[in-house]
Amino acid sequence: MSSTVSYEAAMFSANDFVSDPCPSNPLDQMVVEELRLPPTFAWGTATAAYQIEGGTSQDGKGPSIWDIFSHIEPSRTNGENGDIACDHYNRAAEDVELMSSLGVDVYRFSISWPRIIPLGGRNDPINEKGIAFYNNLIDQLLDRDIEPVVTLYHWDVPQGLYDRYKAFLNTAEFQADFIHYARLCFTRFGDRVKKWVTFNEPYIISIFAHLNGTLAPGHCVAEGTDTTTEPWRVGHTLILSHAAVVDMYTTEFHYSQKGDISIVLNGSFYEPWDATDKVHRDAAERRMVFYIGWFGDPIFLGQDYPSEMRAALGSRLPAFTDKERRLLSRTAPNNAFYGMNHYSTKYARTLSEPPAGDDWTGNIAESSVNKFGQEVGPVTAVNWLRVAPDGFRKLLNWVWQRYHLPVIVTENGCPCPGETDVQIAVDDKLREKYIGLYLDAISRAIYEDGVQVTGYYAWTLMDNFEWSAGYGSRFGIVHTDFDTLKRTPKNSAYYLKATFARRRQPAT
Ligand code: PNW
Repeated sequence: MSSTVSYEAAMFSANDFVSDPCPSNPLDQMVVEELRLPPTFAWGTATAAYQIEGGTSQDGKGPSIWDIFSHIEPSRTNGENGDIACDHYNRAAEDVELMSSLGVDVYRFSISWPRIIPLGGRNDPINEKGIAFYNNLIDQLLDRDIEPVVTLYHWDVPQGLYDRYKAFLNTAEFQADFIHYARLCFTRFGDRVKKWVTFNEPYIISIFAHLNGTLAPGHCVAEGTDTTTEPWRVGHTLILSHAAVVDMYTTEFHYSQKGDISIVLNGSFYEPWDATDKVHRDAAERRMVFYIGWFGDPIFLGQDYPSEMRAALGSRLPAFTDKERRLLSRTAPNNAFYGMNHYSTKYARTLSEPPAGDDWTGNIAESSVNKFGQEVGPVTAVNWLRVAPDGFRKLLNWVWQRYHLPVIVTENGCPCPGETDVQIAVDDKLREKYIGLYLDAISRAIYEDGVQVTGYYAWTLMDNFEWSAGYGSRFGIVHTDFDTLKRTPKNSAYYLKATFARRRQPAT
């Protein structure tokens, strides 16, 4: 796949076989019921450092792989970059005030590793100005009763580490540097931060950044990288680095800080392309095992990779040593929650042809339309993101049955058409409906299915730099004017505030 393919196109690639779709479930027939949620259920908004901060070399920040990736070949990011983004680095006070006015309980943000260790490594200097920025942000949130939930890594590894040893491709070096960075964060912020996420979406880091090449650092066949093994090595590094940091937090910090730590996994729910045929029902299940089980089984169950993956990938998938297995079985019980980023549902179809050399799906094609021409749900502003709340409910059940951990929905949301224009953007009925339906799905999962779901964080606080789509895709509940940097809440922001006030009721 060429490195100029957009993020969205890459998500579907050659697999998106749309033929004369007929909408099976028109949006106006999907009715929000405003079902109840527990009184303790937390709602929040989420962001990531590179997508909002700007201030890319301000106050001593070092470059990340995203600074380099977007500047070296701007066509990979719609000709745009995060140099300024939402200028959150200089407007954090305003943004905290905005969240406070919307009544959020939680703000999930990520720390930019090169902002606090510009070169990234365990022997490199620390940037006190970067640390001061996050200290102020955390204090301002707590002053307004907003809980900070902090992601250590949301895709912006220091370029210094990439230059030294190719970051995730060197497991031992990366793990040592990540432990050092995490320890610095726990030491400086852990007196006030009680919920930590190690990595955001290891699947995306492995596949989109080291196989398709649509995300930084852009590894792909065209760049001459070995896409048959690299993504699995990257995944291995992520799992072991996560486990090592959970272990370190548990032994060094938990006693005094009493926080929770886990990881965020993304994943769609997969329906069979032809539900009457067992091969496609198996394909749908296998797709989720390859997507979620890849990370979830070692991390939450302390086990080897799923047997379906071992069978299909053989030696392309690295082996865990005895020592690593002990680490995994020791740390698995200390993952306090399952962080779920979820957006949509797709169909999975088993392929009749033999797998390609770097197949990473378990020989499966994905689509938004099934064998009978039915769409999986109404489309939003991007083709891959369909409104499919039933799939969300099923995924909550799937994850609960496999891992038995309380789920926090750490990202959910959608972009609407025409949102560059602020007048159109504020009237975001599609987003309101999407959120309303997905909250109903959570309510059903809790009260009808017995799944523990404890929070919902809307992606995202404000329109921001959407990776390879540049500023073209807007997921914000607040509109950002990228010329003036003015923030204008969309109606969905007020809807979230009102719906949580209505829905959070004691069990009857
Ligand atoms: C997330 N999918 O990625 C990221 O965590 C955010 O940084 C990003 O802005 C947001 O979603 C919106 O795109 C995704 O395959 C990765 O369905 C993959 C998928 C969805 C979102």
